[in-house]
Amino acid sequence: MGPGDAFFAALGEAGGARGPALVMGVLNATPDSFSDGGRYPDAGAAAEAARRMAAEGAAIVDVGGESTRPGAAPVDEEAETLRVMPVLERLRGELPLSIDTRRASVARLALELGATLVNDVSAGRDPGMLPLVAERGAGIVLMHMRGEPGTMQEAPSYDDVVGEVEAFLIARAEEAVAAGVPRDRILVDPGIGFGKRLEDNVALLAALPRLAAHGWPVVVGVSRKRFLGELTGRAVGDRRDGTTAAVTLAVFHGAAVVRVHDVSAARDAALVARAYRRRLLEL
Ligand code: PMM
Repeated sequence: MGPGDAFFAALGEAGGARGPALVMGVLNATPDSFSDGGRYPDAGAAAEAARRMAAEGAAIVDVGGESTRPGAAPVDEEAETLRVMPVLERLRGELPLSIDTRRASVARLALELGATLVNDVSAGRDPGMLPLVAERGAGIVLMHMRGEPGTMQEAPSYDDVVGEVEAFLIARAEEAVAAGVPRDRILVDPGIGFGKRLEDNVALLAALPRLAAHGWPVVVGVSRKRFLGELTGRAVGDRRDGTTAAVTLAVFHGAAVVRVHDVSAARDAALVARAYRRRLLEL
């Protein structure tokens, strides 16, 4: 059993209402991600950071070479590949790895280098993505995003954000099943901050019990995001407490996986929140 299998075994429990919640550590190998871009001088330092996250309790580390922050310019395939490959090569076989990419070509290389999960913020828009994940028996995170990172925050609006995101995620999960992705390796994510206003983000977080009720493990990414700045008035480097509060609530309301930069705080928050949740479900 490789490190990736250990992640899916843990996910089997986490997807259940009473199981643990898992922490996905964020490793952005990008010069321009909104909160940790440019943090690692080279692939060796990035790999060290990933090992630290695993030691702090991350069940998986998500390596990304394309910034998807609002307004980000697209990165070309070669640059994205050159950013993530040396990091994955160093970590191969050591810990469970996820590749944060919208490109099937980058995902293919990453899966060859030992990643077992594809975190696709476009939920498989690249026509090669779902067949690739199926062929490799890998897992996929299907995230909701309105539009493209470059323009998604230009006046987003919804009639019914929860209904729209819920319908989209179910349809994409069914599409992944139809393409042959193993059912127990499909995760969904409401895409906090991806083409959403403050009220949309809060509505989606409050609707987590409804989103989780479909049975697909729900991933939630709130870490250091703008909506926390809007709620607390804090700059991006000072949102750790807000993140911990949001992680606690997300796990309490049914998130199976939380994607964060600060693994240690999220691990503790997730353990506390899941204990409350288990007790509540017994009442
Ligand atoms: N957020 C970001 C990037 N990738 N993936 C998933 N599944 N969910 C998210 O919420 C998400 C993501 C943007 O944050 P970053 O620039 O700190 O990685």
